[in-house]
Amino acid sequence: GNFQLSDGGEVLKRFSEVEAVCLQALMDDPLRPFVPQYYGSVTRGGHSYIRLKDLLSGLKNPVIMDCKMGVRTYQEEELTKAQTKPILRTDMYLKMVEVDPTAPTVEENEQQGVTKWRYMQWRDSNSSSSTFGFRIEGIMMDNGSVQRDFKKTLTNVQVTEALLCFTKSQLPILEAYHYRLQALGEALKESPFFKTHEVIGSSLLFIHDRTCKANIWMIDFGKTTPVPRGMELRHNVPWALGNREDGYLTGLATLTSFVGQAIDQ
Ligand code: 4IP
Ligand code: MN
Repeated sequence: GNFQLSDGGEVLKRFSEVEAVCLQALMDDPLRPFVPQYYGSVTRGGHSYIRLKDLLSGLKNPVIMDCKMGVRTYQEEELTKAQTKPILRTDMYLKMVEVDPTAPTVEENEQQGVTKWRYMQWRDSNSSSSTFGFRIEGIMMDNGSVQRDFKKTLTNVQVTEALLCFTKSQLPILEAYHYRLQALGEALKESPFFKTHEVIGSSLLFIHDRTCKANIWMIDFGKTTPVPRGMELRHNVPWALGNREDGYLTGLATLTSFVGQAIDQ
């Protein structure tokens, strides 16, 4: 759902204050080499945009995979909103029915609506997010074809199969990704930003092309927020309301081991 315009080596993304503040901080953090270069914001035709380096520039027929990280993809306030002043979403109810007609409760069927929290929680538990700490959101192959049907990609076997398909089982590419994931793990350990931010709905973008250049980038910080002063997150322990934990490192560990398994296959 990101509105992006191409613009000579740069992409423009609809402005979000939360994301802009994160990107600014990340430019001065050990995570900088894993984040697209941020050039500030710009206004075009009455709308504000975030300016980012175009990660695809210079690549020939790039192959791209978006993995959304974390054991939950909704913010804690989504749950409290659902409990205090629930807003029923028909669009989310319909998205739910499309994936699994038996998912809504009797009451939800009567209302033809679910809260955003209910939908997102259901998405997390029906994909690999809740169990593995990440899910594949989409893959674009080198011919430009896009696959988004990963809503029920759940098991280790299914995820590994998708990884092998995405890389066409090319060893140098899998190895480059494995190395990059390990380097990201090291950078996250050193990152003051990571210790102090709840990272929700952020993705790792895997990109390679036929020259076997392969890279991984952290993107989408629209729901990444600082924790209160003095609090530090571990990112690999279970979430409970109030602890702000996101399971980002749980997801990174699983993903790293699945790429490792794909190499050994
Ligand atoms: C989407 O559900 C994603 O969770 C979006 O998160 C979320 O946007 C959408 O909420 C929700 O409908 P599907 O992926 O199952 O379609 P993200 O932007 O991280 O991909 P936000 O960012 O708004 O939570 P709505 O409220 O925008 O529809
Ligand atoms: Mn996203």
